[in-house]
Amino acid sequence: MDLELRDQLYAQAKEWVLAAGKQIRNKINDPLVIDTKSNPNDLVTTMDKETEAFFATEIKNKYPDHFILSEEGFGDDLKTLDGTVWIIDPIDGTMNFVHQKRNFAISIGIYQDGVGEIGLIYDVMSDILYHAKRNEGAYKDKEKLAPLKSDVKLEQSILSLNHFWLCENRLVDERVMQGLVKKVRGTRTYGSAALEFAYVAEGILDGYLTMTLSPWDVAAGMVIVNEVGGVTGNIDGEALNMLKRNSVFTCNPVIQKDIIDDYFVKGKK
Ligand code: 2AM
Ligand code: CA
Repeated sequence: MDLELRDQLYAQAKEWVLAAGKQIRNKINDPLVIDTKSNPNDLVTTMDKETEAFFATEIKNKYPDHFILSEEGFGDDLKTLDGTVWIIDPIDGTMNFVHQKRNFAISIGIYQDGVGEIGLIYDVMSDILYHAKRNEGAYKDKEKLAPLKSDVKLEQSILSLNHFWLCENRLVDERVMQGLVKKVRGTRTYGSAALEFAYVAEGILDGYLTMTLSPWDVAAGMVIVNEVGGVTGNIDGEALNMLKRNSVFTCNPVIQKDIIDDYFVKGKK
């Protein structure tokens, strides 16, 4: 992607993300209409839909030849990632948004022919923007994020996990997960994949592992984590398919192979 065009897209995307976040903060105590999607705990609200509609309208108006891949149905039905594609989750961590009114994010990745060029993750209530352009480093607001440490040991690492390993098609045996949880120093669950990617990039988590995520949950985070030397794949260490749901493991590369070899590859035998 032409770098001048990329800078323009980045500035425009940032302006829209900050505006959408401000709108959400202004309406945070308004009554919500809450629906469920794939299961009774998979939530969507009027705010998710309004926010996505805002992005879709602005993008289609200003960049009619760009495509949108997004969670709540205002995007395009894409079969490929050819061209410029905005991959959008208007509210990542909807359950947190509904129950806690914090710990949720707007997540936008801009991809060119399948390559992540721009990532923006906006922690709306904390007013913190994690952002990156490919090959230009990752930032938390104005602070440049340091490369991930190369001396991390699995025994001293903190992993973010959620309970989906108990329910999602039994991709892993729960005894394998017990072994992994015992091995690491600690686990955390934040409930927003985008924020969990941002924390991996910040180096305050060593990895985030979950059994099922959609492209809009990971698109921005992958760009940001990549810029500090982190790696993202599925639990077999393979590249993600950005048009489908995947198991996801994003982490410091120092622990990726240990975990995959010792827990997932062996665990499935
Ligand atoms: P969401 O809030 O945009 O739905 C929760 O651990 C994380 O997993 C959130 O980022 C959430 O995104 C995501 N997630 C993906 N699929 C989900 C599902 N079927 N139900 C609930 N959360 C899901
Ligand atoms: Ca969402």
